[in-house]
Amino acid sequence: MMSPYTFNPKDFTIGVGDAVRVHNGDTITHTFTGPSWDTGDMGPGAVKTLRFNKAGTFSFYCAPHQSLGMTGTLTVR
Ligand SMILES: [Cu+2]
Repeated sequence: MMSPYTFNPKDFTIGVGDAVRVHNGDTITHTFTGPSWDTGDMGPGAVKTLRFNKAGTFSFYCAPHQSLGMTGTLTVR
């Protein structure tokens, strides 16, 4: 979930092979971008699903708003 300049939750854990459903609930465009993935621009109301098959801890961010602190951490285990 994206809300004004923040991911909610911004730090979360999933299992290997799980999918993450990303929903932009904000009124402006965001991205969900990590070291090995990038949703690209997601407009208001957009939904994308990404599956994670590799264990690790990955920092992610929103490309336009990284400098505003729109970041988080995904743990896959
Ligand atoms: Cu953003």
